[in-house]
Formats: sequence, C-alpha cells, structure tokens
Amino acid sequence: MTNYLFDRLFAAGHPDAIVIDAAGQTLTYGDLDRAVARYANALTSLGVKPGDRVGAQVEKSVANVVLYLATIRIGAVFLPLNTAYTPAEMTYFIGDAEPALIVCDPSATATLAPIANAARIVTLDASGEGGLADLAAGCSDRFDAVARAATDLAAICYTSGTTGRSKGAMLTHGNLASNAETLKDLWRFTVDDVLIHALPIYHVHGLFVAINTVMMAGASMIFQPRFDADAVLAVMPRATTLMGVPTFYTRLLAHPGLTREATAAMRLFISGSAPLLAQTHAEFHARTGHVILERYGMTETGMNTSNPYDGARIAGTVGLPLPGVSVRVAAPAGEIGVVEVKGPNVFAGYWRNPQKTAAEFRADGWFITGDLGRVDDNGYLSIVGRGKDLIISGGLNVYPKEIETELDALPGVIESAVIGLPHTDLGEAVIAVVVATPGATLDETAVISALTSRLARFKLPKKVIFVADLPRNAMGKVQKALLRDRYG
Ligand code: MLC
Ligand code: AMP
Repeated sequence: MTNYLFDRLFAAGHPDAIVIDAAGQTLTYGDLDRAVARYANALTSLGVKPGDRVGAQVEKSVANVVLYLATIRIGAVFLPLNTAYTPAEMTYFIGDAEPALIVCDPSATATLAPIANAARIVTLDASGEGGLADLAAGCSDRFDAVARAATDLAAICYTSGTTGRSKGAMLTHGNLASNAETLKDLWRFTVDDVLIHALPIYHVHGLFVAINTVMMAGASMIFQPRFDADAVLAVMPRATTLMGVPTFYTRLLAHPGLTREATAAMRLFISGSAPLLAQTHAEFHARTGHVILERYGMTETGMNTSNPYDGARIAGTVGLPLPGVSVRVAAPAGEIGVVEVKGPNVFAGYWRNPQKTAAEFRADGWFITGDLGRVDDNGYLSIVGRGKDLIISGGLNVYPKEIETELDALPGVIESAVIGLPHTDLGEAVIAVVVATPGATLDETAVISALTSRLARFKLPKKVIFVADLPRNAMGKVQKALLRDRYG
C-alpha cells in the first residue's frame, strides 16, 4: 500500500540528515517521521478518518508542519487557515469545508467553539504545545500510512473569489507531488541545500512550494516564524536558497547588511506570488551579484512557469512553462490575452462548487487563470495585468468585492470602491474610496475600526478617501482605472 504524496516526501531524506532547524529545535528526517507518526496516531484517536478535513488555524511552528504531514499520512485533507482570519471569516470556512477537526491556539477555542458545528477542537500554540501535542506525546512513533492514489485529495486551500465568497481549491496528492518533483529538478535542489523559510505556511507558497520541494530533495530548511530582514541575513552564511515574495527583496535591499559578502554562500534567490519590479531585480543584482529567479503560480495550480536556472533570467517576465505544464495565452502571438494552464499541477476543482469549477475551465480542459499575459519570441511569459479585480498586498490576495460588501453594509455608507495603489513596501496597498450619506459623521478611523471585527487585518484599507460620488461609465460600472489614476 502506498500513500502517493507522503511516500514521495520522505523518499530522499536520509534518516540522520537534518530537515528542519527552527531556533532551538532541530529535527532529522528520522525525527520528523516519528513525530508525524505520533500525530497521525493522535489524529486517528480523535476520530479523524481518511477524506476528513483537518482545519489548522495554527501559528507557524514545527508542530504545524508535523500536523500537515500527519494529515496527509492518515489520508485526510489538510485545510490551512490564516491565523489573521476573524471569527466572521472562520464561520464561512468551517461551514463550507465541514472539517472533522479544528486545530487552533488555546486562546481561540472560546471563539471557535460556537461556530465549530460538528468539528472537534484541539489546541496547538505557537511553541507547539497544547492538547494535540500532549496527546501525540503518549502515542506510538510508528504508523502505517493510509493508502492514497494520485487522484485523492490532499488539501483544500481557500482562495477569494472576484464575486461572492471564497472558494476551496481541491489539491490532490498528484498535483502537489508532481509540482514539487518538477521544481526540485528545475531549481536543482539537492541534499546539500539549506532553504531559509520565512514565509507563512497557510498558503501554497510557504507550505507546498517551499516545504514539499525541500523534502523531495532530502534538503533542509532554517525555519523562521515570520520574515525579518535581520534574522534572514543572520542565517544567510549557512544557507543556500531563499524563497520570498517581492516585499522580502525590497526589505532586504533597504537593509545595509545586504552585500555581496553576506550572500556569498547563497546559490539561489527565488521570487513569486506577486510581480517583482524590474528595478528590484536590477538593484538586487547590483548589490549582491545574484540574479533573482522569478516564477509564477496560483493556489489552484501550484507553480506554472519559472525563469530558467541556467539560461537568462529576464526581469519583468515569469519565464517559461515548467516541464510537463502547458501554458497558453488566449490571443494572437505576441499580444495580450488571458493566461490558461493545463497539466498535472492543475487542481481538481472547487470544493462543492461545480458551477464555479465549470466557469473557470475551457471546454477543452484548460484552466483560466484570470491573469493577463503575453509570450515573447523566446517563449517567456510576462504577466501584464489581471482580468480579475484583485489586489496583491505583500503577496497576499485581497478581493475588492469582499471589502466593498463590508463597507457598503456600514451605517452611513452609500457605496464604495476598493482599489490597489502602488506601495513601496507591499507592492500594492488596499485603498477604500467611500461615498457617505449626507450628514454622516464617518471618518477614516471609524470605518477601519468597524471593519476590524469582520476582516483579517491585512485586508483592512491603509487609507479611506471620502468622495461625493464614484465615477461610472455609460454601463454604470465604477471606473476603477480612473480612481487609480486620480489617487495613485
Ligand atoms: C501584514 N500586514 C499586512 C500584510 N502583512 N498588510 C497588508 N498586506 C500584507 N501582506 C499588516 C498587519 O496586519 C499589521 O497591521 C501590519 O501590516 C504589520 O504587520 P507585520 O506582522 O509586522 O507585517 P510583516 O510580518 O512584516 O508581514 C509582511 C509580509 C507578510 C509581507 C512579510 O505579509 C508575508 O510574509 N507575506 C507573504 C504572503 C505569502 O506567503 N503569499 C503567498 C500566497 S500563495 P496592524 O493593523 O495590525 O498594524 C500565492 C501563489 C504563488 O500567491 O504564486 O505563490
Ligand atoms: P493566489 O490566489 O494567492 O494563489 O494568487 C495567485 C495570483 O498571484 C496569480 O493569479 C497572479 O495574479 C499572482 N502572481 C503569482 N506569481 C506572480 C508573479 N511572479 N508575477 C505576477 N503575478 C503573480
């Protein structure tokens, strides 16, 4: 019996080789295997069965990684949830995904209990302590992985919708394994690599691109709780690779410690999740001698394209389709069109949402990304815009529609438009343009504090602008481009 993803993740790492080095806690592949077995036994004893969802609203920690791997090992489905989500947001995710178990910080149990439905709640705090850890400590360190095929579900990752609510992207064992296998080869990860892991692990970038690729190579990672330029620079002399969003690179460039000497041990800097400015690419090269490798992906597809390891890494492009992945632009050669993708990396559809799934695939099976791109004569893809109304702030997606719905529901607000404006640190910042009822005593502070209980903090507007009315076109549609020009 084989477990498609689990077996592949543990195939390359030598039991005595280090896999995670998290300040004060170092685990070998053997240690990790035993820790995961304990958690797998603990999850099973809590009644989690193959196919059940395990919701994890847990701070980044080694225990959180162990929980992810244990969920895969018992054939269940991992459901990572940003710790910034409010109870209002969690109510939706829990109602939609119907997890059998929710793992959360002890401080969150009181708020989650009334909205947990049928799910059991068990705790795990930022240091990896809690009810689940206690239970696991008393369990056997052996567990026969539950058999899973490439087509079985491994995870559901929520991604916001341009209209309406978030959708759960169903990712299979085959999706995750094929993508990590491909990236490991393309980016030349080997047992000698040490990745600086400073990304959150509730999204595909930090969770699958980083952890799965490292494990497939039998490599190791230095695990940091969050991105901090000082902390990243401090470990660089004993690392070889970094994966980050563009904000990582602009913040590193703002640090005087980023020099050619500081990066001498490194072989590869990778960027993705949001557009990397050509200026950042050039400045990083000038300061360090390293050419950042930019790649392009999505929750629904994992990674789709990458600049090459050996060939030219061209600023402003996201490179070539990954081996085994097909990418096309629905437009004549050299012109701008919607980027479409097909391959073993493409998800199995939206959880319990066949209509949305059908709407985002062409009849011939290509997935419609909603990104606008152009392919040059050498086959390099550039992402030149978005067909979807989306803001990417520090690598995190914010859907204007979701914020506008909350704004419009506030007393004193007639209507609103949420736009992304260029921001030196975050790439884009969320800005709200609001039309208030005449006589309403709303100000920026009141609007933001009213949204605080409803929306995760990264989605909150960095600025609220009050206007008498919104510019509309002949069809009555708000002209966001005009607003961006006016306030940009
Ligand atoms: C934090 N804040 C943000 C924010 N992150 N606001 C807007 N956008 C963000 N991305 C808010 C906090 O709520 C807080 O607000 C204030 O900013 C400072 O918070 P912080 O905790 O000090 O911020 P920091 O830890 O420095 O985080 C910034 C960051 C982080 C850019 C390092 O957001 C990050 O690691 N982003 C990576 C996201 C990621 O992994 N994306 C991949 C998605 S997968 P307040 O009000 O409390 O002061 C994907 C597919 C693909 O896209 O291709 O990879
Ligand atoms: P998510 O839904 O969080 O997975 O975000 C996926 C989106 O991030 C894509 O559809 C793109 O719009 C964007 N994205 C990811 N990588 C890049 C990149 N290198 N350049 C530009 N946009 C990117």
